[in-house]
Amino acid sequence: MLGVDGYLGWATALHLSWAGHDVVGIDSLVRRRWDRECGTQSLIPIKSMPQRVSLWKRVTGRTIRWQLLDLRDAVAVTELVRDMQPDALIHFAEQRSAPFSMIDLEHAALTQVNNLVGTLNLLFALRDYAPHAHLIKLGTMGEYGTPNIDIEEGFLTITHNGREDRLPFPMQPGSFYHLSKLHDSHNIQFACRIWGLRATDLHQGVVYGNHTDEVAMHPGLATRFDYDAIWGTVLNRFCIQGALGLPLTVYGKGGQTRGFLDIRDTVACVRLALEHPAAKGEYRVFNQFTEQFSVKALAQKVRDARAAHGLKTSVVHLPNPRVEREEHYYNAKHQKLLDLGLQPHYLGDTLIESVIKTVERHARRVDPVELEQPNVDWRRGGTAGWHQRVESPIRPVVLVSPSSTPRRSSPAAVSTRVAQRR
Ligand code: NAD
Ligand code: USQ
Repeated sequence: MLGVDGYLGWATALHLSWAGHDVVGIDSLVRRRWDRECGTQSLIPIKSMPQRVSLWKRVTGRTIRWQLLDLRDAVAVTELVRDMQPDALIHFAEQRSAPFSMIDLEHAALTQVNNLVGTLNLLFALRDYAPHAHLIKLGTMGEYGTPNIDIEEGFLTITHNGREDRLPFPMQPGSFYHLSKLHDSHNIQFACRIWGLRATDLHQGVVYGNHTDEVAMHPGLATRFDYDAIWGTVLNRFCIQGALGLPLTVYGKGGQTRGFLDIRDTVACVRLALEHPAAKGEYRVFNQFTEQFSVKALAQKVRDARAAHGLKTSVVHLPNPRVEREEHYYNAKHQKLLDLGLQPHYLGDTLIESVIKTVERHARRVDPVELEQPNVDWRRGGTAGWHQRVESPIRPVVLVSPSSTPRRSSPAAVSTRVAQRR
């Protein structure tokens, strides 16, 4: 389990361990460092990894072996795969915030280097030491974008000039983060084709909620829960805003439609993929979400859940900090996990209310500024709210050639400077 310290990785590790799988949990803890950099924190306090795994052992008698490891470290990844000989690698360990990836060049490069290099290291280690292991990779529905046609599960049959083929679905991601997931998908698909690896790419929608059966066994087993403008996802943010009586921040017109799922379904889907592995040489895509909603429909649901208790909630339409379609067609297929037996938890008032109760318990930890205004703009990058940057910006180096034609510095030079500043 790679990315075990994160929101979804921790909940999934507990679920699989409770189901009887032997789980090794890997993480570099970089997300805790990014929180310090961004001035953000999980709404629910989370324990350190050693504390978490020892509490799990105490509560259930089961062992999750914890190992600190950065996936960018090729030698460490190779040794891990060689020595562990895993049946499966479940890969959550990436930089996963779209706004974080849009702050500036440094954050875009960091996102893509972290995500692509980590995944490449895994692919080469699998080729050399565990070619039969099943790679289960968390991708995202955002790889598809919002095309004006139905979204299929990874592939589309196309007829062109009288010939037909089944080809990767045309993709239009909406941030440098979402692009990193698409680049990963291409690399994984290629590795399956040329080396005969087996992989499942879970194109997951936006996750909400913080409760699974295993996390609920003890308060100290809580998984992280983000609400700020960098890491908080939309429904989690709306629930927290609603609980605190703050306006729900719909970006733009609010017709943006996405696939959503309850965190209980995330852990169930990963288990289904694990227990029904891809065939040798197969690269398969499952669209992992259970329902689709527009952002304004979600705001209305939270407003209705509050109104049932006589509480009034306002909705504000902020200028959209993102460049995205605000009114569009959206119909994404999500049949394959249902065919494997997924029993979805659909979004209902009880979920919204249970999240709101959790928020009320931890309300003192909330920084309301994080709930009011987004602080990253897709056109301009990190804006006024992005107050943590102290380093001077990267300046382009202009080289003058003998013919006096100004040239841009090479991408290699830029990436060297980015690496040096880290
Ligand atoms: P998270 O930030 O809470 O957790 C990610 C974990 O990965 C962190 O603990 C981090 O320290 C670790 N990590 C990152 N880079 C690493 C590296 N190089 N080496 C080792 N560890 C590293 O994120 P999450 O919400 O749990 O998301 C997990 C995965 O699911 C991501 O790949 C994300 O793209 C995908 N996903 C998330 C959502 C969602 O709504 N949260 C939706 C769709 C897909
Ligand atoms: N939005 C609002 N108001 C807010 C926050 C968001 O209207 O306060 C809107 C955004 O403009 C966007 C939509 O809600 O249209 C979704 O935004 P989000 O921040 O909830 O989700 P996103 O940036 O797409 O990223 C999240 C996870 C990411 C995962 C992705 C799944 O952070 O890791 O890959 O959801 S998906 O969206 O299907 O690509």
